[in-house]
Amino acid sequence: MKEKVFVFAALPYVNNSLHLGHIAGAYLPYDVFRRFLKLTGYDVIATSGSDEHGTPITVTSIREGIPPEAIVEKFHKINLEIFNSMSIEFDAYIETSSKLHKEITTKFLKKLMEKGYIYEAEMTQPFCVKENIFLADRYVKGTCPHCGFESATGDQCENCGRPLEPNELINPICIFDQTAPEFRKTKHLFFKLSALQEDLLKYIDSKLNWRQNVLNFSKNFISKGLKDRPITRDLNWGVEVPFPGYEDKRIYVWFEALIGYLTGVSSVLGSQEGALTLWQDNDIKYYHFIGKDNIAFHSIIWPAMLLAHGNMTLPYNVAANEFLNYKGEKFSKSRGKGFSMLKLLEKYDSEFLRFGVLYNLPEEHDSDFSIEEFENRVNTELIDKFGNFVNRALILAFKKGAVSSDQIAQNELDQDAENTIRKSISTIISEVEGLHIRNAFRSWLDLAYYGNGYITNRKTWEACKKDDANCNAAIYTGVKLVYALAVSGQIFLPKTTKKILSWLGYEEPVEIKEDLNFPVAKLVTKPERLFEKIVNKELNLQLRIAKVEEINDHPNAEKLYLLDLDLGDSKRRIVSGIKNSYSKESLRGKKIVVVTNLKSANIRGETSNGMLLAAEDENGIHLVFAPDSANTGDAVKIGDMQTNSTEISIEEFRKFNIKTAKRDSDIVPALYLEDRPLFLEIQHGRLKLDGSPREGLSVK
Ligand code: B3M
Ligand code: ZN
Repeated sequence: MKEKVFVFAALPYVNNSLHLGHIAGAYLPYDVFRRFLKLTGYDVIATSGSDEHGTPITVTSIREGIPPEAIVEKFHKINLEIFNSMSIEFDAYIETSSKLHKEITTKFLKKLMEKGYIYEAEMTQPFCVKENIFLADRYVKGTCPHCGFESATGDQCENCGRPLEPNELINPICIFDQTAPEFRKTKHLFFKLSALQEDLLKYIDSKLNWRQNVLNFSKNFISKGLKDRPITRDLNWGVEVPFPGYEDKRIYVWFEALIGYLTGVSSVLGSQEGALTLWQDNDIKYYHFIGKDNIAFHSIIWPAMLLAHGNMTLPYNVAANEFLNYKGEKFSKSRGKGFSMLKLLEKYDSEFLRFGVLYNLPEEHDSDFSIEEFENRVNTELIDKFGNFVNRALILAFKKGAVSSDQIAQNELDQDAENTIRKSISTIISEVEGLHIRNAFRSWLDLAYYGNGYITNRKTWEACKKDDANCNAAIYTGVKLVYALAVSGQIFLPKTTKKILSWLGYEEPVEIKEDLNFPVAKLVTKPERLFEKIVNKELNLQLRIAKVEEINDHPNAEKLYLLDLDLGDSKRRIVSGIKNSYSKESLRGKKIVVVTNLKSANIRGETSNGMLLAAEDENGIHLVFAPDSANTGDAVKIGDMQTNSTEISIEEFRKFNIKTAKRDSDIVPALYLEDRPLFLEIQHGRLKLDGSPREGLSVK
């Protein structure tokens, strides 16, 4: 029987869509760990879901004048799309407004009531006279009584992470009209957290393997003394309270959202009893992946709820990540900072985003994220090192055909590679098991760097010119390194490794273990390039189609023309040195390409507003012509780049690497970025060069 494990990721509030901080804080480490358990032979149930109740949702609803149901539905769907794009998968992704969740929550609460852990009491709560409502949770703002942070909300202090009650805030104000509330009496149900102080302390003290940040926070929290907490609210958006007299109140969002984990497992199994039975099994291990602002709820409140329920196994580990900072500020959707995943996914390959986040995973400390560093790292490490190594190793192997492990004559470099593979995989396994996912990822990356070095040092090309057994060894070992990276990398970059494994003839999933069984290096399909480099998508270069209307000789210069051009929406004159190559007649009425964002220049007493694109060889100058059918004034597209029209100098223009390139049988202009040619084209039709120059394009 396979060992059963639950893996949970916190349920994000659906008052907005996910940002990169969420992915780094909980969901990517969750997904890596989930994949790891599956690929090392565990029977995994992995869930999360949308946290759809409470003031996080109603605040947005009130502010935007949209019903809470509509907000919840919209962001639930968007988040699922984001997870899907990011290859972050769940066995169930529940909604807390679902019937199933309400049913399970109701039973849970009744059980706690039966066991004497719930009681009714009167309390004072802030009440806004102007709005005529009690100010529950996020409806009220004020100073944190624990750390003095001035923008704490009534549910939690964002600065010190401590859960709060609205009546604990110092100088509270209503968030809707900024007035100071009155305090009115209201009755609520309370959870007897204080009765569980000793048991919780024992539980936390037994958790020697937990991360230090979680242990410190939890111990500190308990040591200040646990107080009973109200678990109902004066709100109308949430799970109904199953007791008379509470018709216009709802269950506190955190209390029921935590029960969402039980709903998740029930939903996977299709049975509430089944979920409870598993939960009651002392051997069940389960893990919570959360952001650090959720620690108290998962390491204290949730275990307390489970203890009160009775017969329930407590969380095995609570893996809370620190924050991902952007120029030192926390990623937070509520404060509108950070990067929206929707935006990032529009621009970047999801595997690049997984790579970038894993590289900087904020496990022990907060970590910084910058787009420049991210793009640079993807290009120079993931693509230049890993991608390049995979490509080199596999192309050689593809040419060679099958090489089996018994036809090879390994030298010490091959032997070292074998040892490195074994050591790396063993490190990756133990680091992930210890929930050090960032270290595991770095070890994986080190193996890629190693492979890159191996291929260079092993001189496989040369080996293959002479000695077949030696060539076989080099090829076999190179491919085995790729295979090791692909197998262990399934947890980090699932789409990429799936491709590589399929070239090698393996269907995923391939089990991850130290001893890789790899009898034959054989490529079933020709390997392709794995990645396209990230290129900066905006160019400061504007090219347009101009129609030559009139041509005159420059009054003061023998070799220059004055060209009067029509750009559709405007006219302009440029001074150009093409007189020796083109007659006036041959140009009149023709459509050519002009750089329209060049600074104007005075050329021998005449003002030139722009220049035209041309190339030069021993036969003279060659212009870039557009077909007659092109629209005068149309922009010339440069690959998939966005262009902008900020003025540039001639020196800046020269920095662009525009050359002629062969495309099909035509000679056409192209802008080179890195090694990638971006062809210059107009809406309908291709630009053509008049002639066959060897050299690059320039402006004339
Ligand atoms: N909804 C926290 C958040 O979205 C909260 C987690 C609930 S886990 C049960 O930031
Ligand atoms: Zn605080």
